[in-house]
Amino acid sequence: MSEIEYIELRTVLDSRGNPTVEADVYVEDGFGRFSAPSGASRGKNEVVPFPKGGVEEGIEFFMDNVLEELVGMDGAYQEEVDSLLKEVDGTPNFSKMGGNVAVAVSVALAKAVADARDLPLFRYIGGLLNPSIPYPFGNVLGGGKHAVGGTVIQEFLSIALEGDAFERIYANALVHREVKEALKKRFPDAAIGKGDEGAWTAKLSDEEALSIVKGAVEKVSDDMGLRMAVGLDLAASEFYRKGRYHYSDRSLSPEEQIYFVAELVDRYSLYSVEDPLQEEDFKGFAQLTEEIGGRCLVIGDDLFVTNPGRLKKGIEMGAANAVLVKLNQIGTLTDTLRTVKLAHSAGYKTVVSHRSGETEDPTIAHLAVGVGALGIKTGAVGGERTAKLNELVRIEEEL
Ligand code: 2PG
Ligand code: MG
Repeated sequence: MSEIEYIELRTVLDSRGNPTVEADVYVEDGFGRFSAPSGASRGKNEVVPFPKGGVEEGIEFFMDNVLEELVGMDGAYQEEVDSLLKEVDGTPNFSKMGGNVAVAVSVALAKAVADARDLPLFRYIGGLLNPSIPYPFGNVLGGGKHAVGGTVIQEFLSIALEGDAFERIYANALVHREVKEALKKRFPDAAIGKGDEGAWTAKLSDEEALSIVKGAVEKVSDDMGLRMAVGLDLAASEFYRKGRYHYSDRSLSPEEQIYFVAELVDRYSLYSVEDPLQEEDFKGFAQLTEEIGGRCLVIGDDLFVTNPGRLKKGIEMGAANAVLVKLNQIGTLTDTLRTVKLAHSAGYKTVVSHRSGETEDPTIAHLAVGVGALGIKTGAVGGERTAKLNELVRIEEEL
């Protein structure tokens, strides 16, 4: 038994400088801490991060209504604790407590119980699963909601598919550096900036950006002798208006968008395309998956929002073949694990992901290894990103 002794919540800053919540959970002989991140291009079906009154209101709700119920419970019954969080909140989307408050407590609890058992979190989560290091997906160039004046497509990602943990994360960091060199050549006199996740941003068309990243990936792949590839997160809901996808120079119908994405996949041998269509277009996702799913990951992020119900619908329709997994989209560890289990049982791949507004917390590295995810999307550089990447190196050492 790992009796819950006390829970403390506080307001801290995320990497964008916005307030977020951190939870400290004390169980008998164990301690766990988790701070929740926040997205900028959030899916409309995600749970809400905080109630209308912000972080403080969420913390107050928890302290007034939940804390007393939790103290004394056996923390090893994660499912029961997580159900209680949902029950006390009482809304379908954590709008009273805030999904970020719920997820901070939920994950900190698992860490505390793992600590009490002297287990690293990935082992506690994974049980008897054979752990392996996921492929890092590193955002190296982008725009969308993560930068001002950048590309329409949100993220251009470098993906290292070989090497030990350090080689993989270093390869992505080198691609990030190569992209900078390419941008310096392309814009000798202009200032070049970075977006929220540390990816470079510049006034480029999407195809120009793609060819720069492709070139950088190929160079580093050759230099290091590692297999690497390029992926995209289009975050297409963000530029979908009135039935069309709006690029800087033209707009595409949903049919044309499918054709355009399929063409990019072939022209650039893309490894993955995330949210290539808007978040309600399950049918379009199914059509695209039918066309390119045999040679490319079609990842649903805003489409599924880590929600087992939405994923079930997707599986039934053949929409996508992979799921982006974000704890705070659904609010509890239990529901996150449900989604992953459902995905794997249907043959869908999973990629555990950071948010654009992150904290220094390394925990998603443990989640990715623990559940046997194919990938982990964390950015390529920047302290709140390398916190997760460097944790992969430590986990590999443990293995
Ligand atoms: C995404 C994420 C993370 P945000 O769309 O995949 O890269 O962005 O956290 O802003 O939703
Ligand atoms: Mg996304």
